[in-house]
Amino acid sequence: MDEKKKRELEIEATELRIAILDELLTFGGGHLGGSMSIADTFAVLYSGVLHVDPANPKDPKRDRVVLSKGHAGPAWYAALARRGFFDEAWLDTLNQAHTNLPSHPDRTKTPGVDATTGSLGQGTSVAAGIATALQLQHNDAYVYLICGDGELNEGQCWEAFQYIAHKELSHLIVLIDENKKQLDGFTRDIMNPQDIAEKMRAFGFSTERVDGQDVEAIYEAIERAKSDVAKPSAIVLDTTKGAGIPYFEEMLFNHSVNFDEKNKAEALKGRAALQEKLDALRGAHV
Ligand SMILES: Cc1ncc(C[n+]2csc(CCOP(=O)(O)OP(=O)(O)O)c2C)c(N)n1
Repeated sequence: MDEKKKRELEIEATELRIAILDELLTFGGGHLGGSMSIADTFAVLYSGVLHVDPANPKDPKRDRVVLSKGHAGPAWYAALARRGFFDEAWLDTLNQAHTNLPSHPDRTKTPGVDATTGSLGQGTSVAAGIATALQLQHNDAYVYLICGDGELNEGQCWEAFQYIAHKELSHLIVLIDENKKQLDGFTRDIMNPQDIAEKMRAFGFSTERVDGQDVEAIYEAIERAKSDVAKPSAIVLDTTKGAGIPYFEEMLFNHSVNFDEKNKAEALKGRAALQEKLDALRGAHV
C-alpha cells in the first residue's frame, strides 16, 4: 500500500473514533470499548474495500456487512454516515426515542444495515445464510462478518463456521475482533477461547492474525483473503478494547461506559488528542 492510501485510511479511522465519541457524548455513554477496537476495520471496509453504493443501498450486487457483535453499532453508524448512507446529523440521535440508529443495528431502520443483530452468535448464521443465497445466485458479492472474541462463547458461532467451511463459502470473510475482553472481564477468565486463529484453521478457514489497529495490515489481509477462491477466510484482529484513548484502554470494565463527570472529562480529553492526531495526519506531506 502506498503512503498516501495508508494516510487516508489512518485519517478515516481517526475521524471514525471522533464520531463514535461524539455519538456517545451526545447520548451520555454507551458501548465505547468494542466500538473503538473495531474502528480501524470499519475505516478499511468503507474506505477501501466494500463495493457499496450509498445512493442504492439495496443494490443486489452490493457487498454485505453483518455486525454480529451488534453492540458496536456506534462504530458502524459512524462509518455509514461518513460514506454517505445518511446524514451525519443522525449520529446525534443514537439510541434515542424514534431514532433510526438504535443501540444495536436494525435492518428495517438504517440504510446500509443488512442484518439485525445484538443477540450474540446469531449474526454468524445470518451471514452464512446470506452467503449461501449469493452463491446459489452466482452473485460474486462478498459477505463480511464481524464477530467479537467474547461472542465466540456462543456455540452457534461454531455451528455456523462449520457450515460455512463445509459449503466452501469462499466469499465470506470473518473478521474477529480479538480485544481480549468481553462484557464483564477478560475472555481468558470468563471462558477462554484459546488460540482463535488455530481454531478457525482447524474449522477449515484460510486464516491469519494481524494487528487490528493497523489499517495497512487489515487492508492487506482482506486482499489476501479475497484472493483465496477455494475456502472461506478468517482474519483474527489483534486489538485493544477502547483503542485510541489510553484512559479507556486501561479501564478494566470499558465495555459500556457511562459518561459521569470524570469519564466525560476523559472522553473530551481523548477527543482533543484525536483531533490533534487528525490535524497532524492531514498536515503531513507524503
Ligand atoms: C446471546 C447474548 N448473550 C449475552 C449478551 C450480552 N452481551 C452483550 S455484549 C457481551 C460481551 C461481548 O464481548 P465481545 O464479543 O468480546 O465484544 P467486544 O469486546 O468486541 O465489544 C455480552 C455478554 C448478548 N448481547 N447476547
